[in-house]
Amino acid sequence: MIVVISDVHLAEKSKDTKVEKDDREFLEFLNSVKDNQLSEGGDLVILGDLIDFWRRDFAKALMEMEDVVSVLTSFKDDVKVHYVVGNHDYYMLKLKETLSERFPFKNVAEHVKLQEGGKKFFFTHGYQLEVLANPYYKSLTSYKCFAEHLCLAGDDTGNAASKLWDTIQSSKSILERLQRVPSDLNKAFESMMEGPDERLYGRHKAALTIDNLAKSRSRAVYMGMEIDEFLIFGHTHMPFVDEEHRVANVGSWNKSPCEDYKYMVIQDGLVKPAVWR
Ligand SMILES: [Mn+2]
Repeated sequence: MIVVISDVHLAEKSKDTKVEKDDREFLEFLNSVKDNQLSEGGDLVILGDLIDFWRRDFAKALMEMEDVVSVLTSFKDDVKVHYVVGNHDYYMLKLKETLSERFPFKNVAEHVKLQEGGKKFFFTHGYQLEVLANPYYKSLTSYKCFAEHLCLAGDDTGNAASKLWDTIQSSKSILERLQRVPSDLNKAFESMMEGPDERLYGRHKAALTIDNLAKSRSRAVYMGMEIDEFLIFGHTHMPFVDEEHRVANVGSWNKSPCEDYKYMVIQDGLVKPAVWR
């Protein structure tokens, strides 16, 4: 059995009572998965944006998620915990590289491939699809670079996109990796920093394009997937299952526009959306 959870966005402690409750529920959910669904072994896929490092001090953010880390690392050996990075916790990839074998999550990656019930599944967060859906700029390299720097920006909420871009621009090694630079840099990067509601459901309506990209058979080319794989993603916070196009979105942990605690179970090759409580 595979249990998938996406876009929990663990929040800063005592920021507000709603997010505090969400985080508490998530801890109870993890313990329940450990004692029930995965008590006989299986896979737990964290599908990105478990924690939000953007414009927060990542060291403090990691300390605040100590309860979640301790549950995630307490699963028995027959449960594999896969950490697929999202845009908000992209820096986990770098932490894993730095600590290598000592890192608590054995598998940290941009995507994970698993088989269940004789079917093949491809798990990825989905920011890659948003980059493709952006009408102005489609460089995944620059987006990932931006996401990594936002994870490192610290607590400085005044760290505007333009300031961040100055930092990126002064790094020759980063610039050499970019193939093309957008004509209006500030606008391009400011649009990436908008909240999900504006980015995905605002004037560009990126969410619709993202879903269409996810359903297209051409995704084999732009996602690096095999043609017979079932795509599981998150990021838009909008859950759906489309058996015909072999694609599903997990939704989010009560984060807008979701209004409850969504997760997903894959059993005997069947993708089943689920709600905690
Ligand atoms: Mn995301």
